[in-house]
Amino acid sequence: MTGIEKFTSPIGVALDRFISAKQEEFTYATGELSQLLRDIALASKIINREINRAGLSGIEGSIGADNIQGERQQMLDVIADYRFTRALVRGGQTCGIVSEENAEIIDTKNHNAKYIITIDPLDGSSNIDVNVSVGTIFSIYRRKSPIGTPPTLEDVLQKGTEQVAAGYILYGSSTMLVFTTGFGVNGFTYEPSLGEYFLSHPDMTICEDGNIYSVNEGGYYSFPQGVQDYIDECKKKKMRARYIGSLVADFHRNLLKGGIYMYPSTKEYKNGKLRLLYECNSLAFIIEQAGGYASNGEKRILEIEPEEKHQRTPLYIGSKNMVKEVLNRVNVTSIA
Ligand code: P6P
Repeated sequence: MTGIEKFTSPIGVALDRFISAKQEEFTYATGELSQLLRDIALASKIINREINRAGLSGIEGSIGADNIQGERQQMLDVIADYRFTRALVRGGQTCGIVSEENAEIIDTKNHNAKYIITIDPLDGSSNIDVNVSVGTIFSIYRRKSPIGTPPTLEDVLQKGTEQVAAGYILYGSSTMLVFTTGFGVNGFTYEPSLGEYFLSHPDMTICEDGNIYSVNEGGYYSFPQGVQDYIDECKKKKMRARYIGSLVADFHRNLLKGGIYMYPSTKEYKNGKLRLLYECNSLAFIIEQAGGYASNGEKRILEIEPEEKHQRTPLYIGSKNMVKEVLNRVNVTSIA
C-alpha cells in the first residue's frame, strides 16, 4: 500500500461486529462470552478517558495506602478497579472477580453467570505520573461450581490452560485492546472520536527469534546465575535492551517485533514479582496463541497449578527460541 491509500484505507471491522461474527468460534458460544468482552471494552473506554486527563483532574499519585500486595496504591488503581468491577457486575455475565486490588474474590451476586474474571485493572500505574504507557490485563474462565451458587476458590484456582479468553488493553500512544479466545490473537485500536475499537492488527503472531531483551538490569546481581549468563550473551550479540517498566507495554512491543521479557526470582521477590492469575496466565495464553512461549524457568506457565489467588511467579515470555535459550541455562529458577 503506497501513497494516499495508506492514509485512506478503510478502517477495520468494529469490535462489536468482530465479536458477533466470531461468536460461533467461541467455546460454549451462547452470547455471554461476547457480552463479557463488550463489558470489558466499555470499562476500558472510561479508564482511557481518565488516564488521558489524569494530569488535569488531580487523580495522579497515590491514595496514601497500600493494596493487599503491600504496594502503594495509586488513585487510578482504585478508579480502574471500581470501573471494571462495576461494568462486570452490571453486565451480569460473571459470578466472581479476582482483582489485584482486592484480597478476596468479589462476589458479583450474578450467581447464574457462567464465568469468572481475573484482572489486573491497571498494571504499572505508578508510570502514569510520568506519562508512560500502562495496561489492563484479564483472563476469563468458566466457573467450576454449580450455577446459582456464589463463586468459590475452586472457581478461581484454575490452571492457565483452562482459560476461555484472555487479553490486555494498552493505554499508550494509542489505546489498543488485544485478546484471544483460543483462535489466534487480534488487536483493536480505539478511535476516541467514534468511541469504538476497530480491528487494526488481525492474526497477530510473534517471530520465533528476536533481538530485544526486556529485564530490569538493576537487579542483575540478584538474578539466578543462568539469567546473568543469558543477559551477558544478549550483550555479546549486541541485542537491543528495551525495558519500559510497564509489563503490558514491554509485552506488546515484543509481540510485534520479537523479543523476550524476563522477571526472574530475585532476593527481593523470591517467587518473582508478577502474579500468576491475572498477569502471567493471561499473557501466556496470548503469547502461545501468537506462536511464542511462557515459562517460570522450570515449567510452562499455563501448566502451573495455582495454590492461592495472588501468588507470584517468575516469568520468561516472548519469542519461543529466546525463552528456550534461557531455559537451557543451568539454574534460572533461584538465586545461588
Ligand atoms: P521493576 C509494574 O509495577 C510491574 O508490575 C510491571 O508492569 C513491570 O514490568 C514491573 O512491575 C516493573 O518492576 O521491579 O522492574 O520496577
